[in-house]
Amino acid sequence: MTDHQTRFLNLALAADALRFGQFTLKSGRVSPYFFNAGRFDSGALMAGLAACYADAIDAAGLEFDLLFGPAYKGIPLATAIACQFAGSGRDLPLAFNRKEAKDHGEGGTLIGAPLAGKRVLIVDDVITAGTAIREALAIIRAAGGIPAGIVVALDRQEIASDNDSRSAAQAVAAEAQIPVVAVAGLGDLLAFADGNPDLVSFRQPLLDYRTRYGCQA
Ligand code: OMP
Repeated sequence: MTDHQTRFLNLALAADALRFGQFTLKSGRVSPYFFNAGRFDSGALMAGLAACYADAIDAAGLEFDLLFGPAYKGIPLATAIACQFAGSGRDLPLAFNRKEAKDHGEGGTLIGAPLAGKRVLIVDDVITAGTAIREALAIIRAAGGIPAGIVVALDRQEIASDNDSRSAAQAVAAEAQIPVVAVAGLGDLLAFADGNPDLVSFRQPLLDYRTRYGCQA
């Protein structure tokens, strides 16, 4: 595992953003773990998380002009990552959407830098079945942006349906012809749990869940 992956998983545990138990997902699946990015709820936690994202983006060599954070969880994430890059001398345009259109003032659903003609990196928290990411891709295309990549903190590495052995991230990457990068995936979490006495008891439920919903690749 890379340094930023270990930093991320330690930070997620310390922030209580990564929890073990029984959780019903958006997809209806019942999962033995859940990642709640909303628990990165202080400046220091958010800055630490943004640094992990920035390292993952750099390590993957992603090329893009603009950061886009889909509402709601993507908004603080993309903002914190933009601040992180600015701190190392790279000032990137930043945009996000609101969920409900505004019919007064400036109107519309997009806020921030214009997307038209820009290579856009989408920043989100988690990918499970890929629904949230597909919605973000549609928003960017409708605004004339060019999707250039997707970065999430956690790729749960799950199949989107029983008819497709690829993970949702792999399916989205193939469909949109862009890289999907994660700071860490379920495989990394399993490796991390293996070396951590506090997490060892959660390994078997994670393995069972991966057998049922994990991708084959
Ligand atoms: P998909 O749209 O199925 O890819 O699920 C991603 C979304 O599910 C995230 O943006 C979250 O709203 C939510 N989620 C989590 O936040 N953490 C998890 O560990 C799992 C989910 C989920 O419901 O699948």
